[in-house]
Amino acid sequence: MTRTSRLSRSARLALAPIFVAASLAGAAQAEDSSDPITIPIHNWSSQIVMSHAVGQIFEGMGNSVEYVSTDSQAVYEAIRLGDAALEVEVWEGAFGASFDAAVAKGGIHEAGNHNAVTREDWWYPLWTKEACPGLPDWEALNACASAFATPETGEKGRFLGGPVDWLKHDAEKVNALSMNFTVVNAGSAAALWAELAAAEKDKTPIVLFNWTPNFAEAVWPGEFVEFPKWEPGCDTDPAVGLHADKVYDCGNPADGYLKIAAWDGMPEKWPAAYAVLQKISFTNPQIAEMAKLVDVDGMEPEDAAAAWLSANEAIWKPWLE
Ligand code: TMO
Repeated sequence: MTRTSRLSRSARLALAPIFVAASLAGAAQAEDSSDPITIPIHNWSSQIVMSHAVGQIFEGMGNSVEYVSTDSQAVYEAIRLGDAALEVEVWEGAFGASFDAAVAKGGIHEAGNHNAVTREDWWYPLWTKEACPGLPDWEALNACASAFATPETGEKGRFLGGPVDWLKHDAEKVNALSMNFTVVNAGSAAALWAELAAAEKDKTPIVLFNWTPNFAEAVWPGEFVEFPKWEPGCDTDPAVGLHADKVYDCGNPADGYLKIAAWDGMPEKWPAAYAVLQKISFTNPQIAEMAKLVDVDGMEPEDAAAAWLSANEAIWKPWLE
């Protein structure tokens, strides 16, 4: 309505019915804005491929899309403020707290929920059990800590964590559970897989951060470490969890959600794209396949997204109806 504000009051009154009619017609047709839909990209493959798949679906509807590399925690604040339109992978374990905090401030909401169960936690390939037969129990792991020692960690075992922005609070967990481990964060997801592949050569015991759905489960059979069970509040309330005076004295959720988040302004600005976004729902095998196309097959994420879409039209075409 900024255009009408420059008109005189009488002109505005004369034009008012026309503007009302025009905006009603616009609403009925649900025309999307021609501004690009900003889709944030992070640092693990399924999220990047899925973002491109969703973006390519929007482009097929006539929308323009831009991809912006964004910190995976700060993204919720960016969406809340309208600097990004949506997030295709809100993992409960890594991002539930940041998402909830942004929802509480306002401007962002849950737009969908994948038909997927997620888990993110300490994990080992099965050959590790030879050196530490009591696994997957966390206390058995702790008793075997020296089997995971590296020059970098001295006497202590090394836990190879993910990139720091995934904010897994592993050092807090080690501290809360008095574990004989030192957390070393990998600089990238690719560094995790490189270390795992190197350990596989001579079956060196290794415990590292991993998650499901992911391509890794098809390449390296393995198991998650069983920590004291996650309960909501374990990360904020000392009374919750194994010890009455510690936070993070528990594992991550073993059956976490995977949601889609959107900026509150999206339904009005891009109603058609938003209607599709609400229908989007991927499964564990579909998400693992998206990661595999990049991490195993070596495709570029945009090519992987295009390949996935063309091989799976029966899944996503109905979302456009
Ligand atoms: C956020 N992540 C799926 C890498 O754990």
